Amino acid sequence: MKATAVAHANIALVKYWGKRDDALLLPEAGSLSVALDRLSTTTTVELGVSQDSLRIDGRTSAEAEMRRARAVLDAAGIRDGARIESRNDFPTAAGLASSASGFAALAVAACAAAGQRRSERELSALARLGSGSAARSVPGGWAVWEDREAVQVAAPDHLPLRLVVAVCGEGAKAVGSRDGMKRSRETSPYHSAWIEQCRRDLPEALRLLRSRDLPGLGALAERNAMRMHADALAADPPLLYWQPATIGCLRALGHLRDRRTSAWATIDAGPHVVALCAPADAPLVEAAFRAVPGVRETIVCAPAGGARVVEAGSDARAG
Ligand code: 2P0
Repeated sequence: MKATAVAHANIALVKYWGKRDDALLLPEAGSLSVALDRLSTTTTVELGVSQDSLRIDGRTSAEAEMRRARAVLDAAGIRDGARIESRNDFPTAAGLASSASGFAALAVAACAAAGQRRSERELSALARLGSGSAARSVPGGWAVWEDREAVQVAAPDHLPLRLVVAVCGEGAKAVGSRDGMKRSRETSPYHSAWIEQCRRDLPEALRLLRSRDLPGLGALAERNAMRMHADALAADPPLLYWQPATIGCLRALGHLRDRRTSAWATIDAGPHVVALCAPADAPLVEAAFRAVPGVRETIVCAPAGGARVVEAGSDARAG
């Protein structure tokens, strides 16, 4: 009645920013992501305890987080009390996205603890009920999420790539993704244009991925991220997720490109910048980010695989 699973965070190149169903966490448009090897969550679920509990990095988490975890367990038909222990192996607690890896690891560990044999698609749909982007961390690799579940469309090594993360701030952001995307949908005059753009970007991104066109894919990802932030900035009240270091990193990538090193930026609902580049260019990109005032840390990632059970059985111990 106990199992441990590991899942990786993911970064979207065509982003999810808007729900067509707030309760079921269904997206207005499809998204494309790649999983990040150095950002992972390890979660142990023990069933059959008297009361639900959730600890993340040793701290009891907020009621709202437990409710989201319970939604995943209920959807899996797990009525038993669950003791959930989750650990992020992120090098820093700087507000890097952990809900995607967290809920993917939870869905996989909980079903394994309950002795359920489920397909990757079913596990992805369950993880989605915790956090939309978690659907993409279940299959991992290059993943597309359009409706109930995400699927892997290319293996991690399909395209040689590094993702250089610049940590540009710390602490929880003022407005979380869930409220931010709702506010954008309800108040931004650009929101419908943003969604239409994503519907054009996804097939184009898949074509560029299939042909292993990194410059094309990188440029598309950068445009897509800028347009998501334009939508967020146009909300009322406006959503400004960037810090001065965020702009410093964008400028640094511009200077690198002037000197013919190719790297493209993407930014989630937060201040951190993630650069996409060829493996050989990663050291230069990392050095450029480190020179930007306000950048606290850099993490160089490669594409990773999907969520997996690492220990299961009645006497499994936390990994
Ligand atoms: C993404 N983000 O595609 C986009 C880009 C943030 C910016 O998915 O409400 O935590 O739990 O479904 O998945 C973050 O949103 O939101 C996110 P919910 P989630 O990665």
